[in-house]
Amino acid sequence: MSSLFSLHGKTALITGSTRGLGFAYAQGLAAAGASVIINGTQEIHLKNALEKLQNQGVNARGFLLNVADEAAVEALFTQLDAENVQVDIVINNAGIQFRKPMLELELSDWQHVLDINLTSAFLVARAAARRMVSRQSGGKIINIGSLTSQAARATVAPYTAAKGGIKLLTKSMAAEWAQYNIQSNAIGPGYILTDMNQALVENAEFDRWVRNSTPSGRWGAPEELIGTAVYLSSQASNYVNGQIIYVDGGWLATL
Ligand code: GCO
Repeated sequence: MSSLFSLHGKTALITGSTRGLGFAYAQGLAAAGASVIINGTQEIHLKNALEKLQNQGVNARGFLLNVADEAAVEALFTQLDAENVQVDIVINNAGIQFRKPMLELELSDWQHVLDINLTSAFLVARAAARRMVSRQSGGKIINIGSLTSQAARATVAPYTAAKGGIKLLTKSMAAEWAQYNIQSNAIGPGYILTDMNQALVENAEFDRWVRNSTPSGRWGAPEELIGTAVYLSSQASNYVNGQIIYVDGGWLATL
């Protein structure tokens, strides 16, 4: 039974993983036995995250790149190819938030969020899947959605559109890649205590809304996402494809 969730011998690439949920996924998959490749766009955060992981005895390495940049993504995978590093698991976690009413939104703001939160998932998954197919190894693609993959709230339209896209992109990946023994699924975190949400936590009205809207009556913690990430990264989910699992304290289960 213990091998069902083991990631020993596997290498996982987690995008946007120097802090918050991405870093929690990296720690969790490493604890399950995976070697991890983390990513960020700020050198100091990447350095700090790598040090933490390596001090925990994790086989970790890091790459500084914008995963919405096709050339940078292809260069990363070309380097990994040259080093015979096989990416078995991808967690497409990179994402930004941009809170502004649509009437005031600039196209550049919209495009930037869609690039980081949706297009990057396509670029990284495509690069990984091409190699999984050519080496006939199969693999795991896990895209990170949101409650906004299912329902909207005002002032976060580009994020919501991107996360809705993540849900259906995941199903598209399942439709095309299941035949190659690649399982593509998504995780939909609820309101989780992360740096990205700090301003919301500190807003008493918003904090009250989250606690009253979540049957669990509280915000989630990043480590509460790890079990689902390990499950979807492991052989325990080999017959699960195209699904999104909401880890939301019950939010979407209730009116
Ligand atoms: C917001 C939040 C949300 C959460 C999460 C909820 O501004 O409403 O940032 O987007 O981060 O996505 O599932």
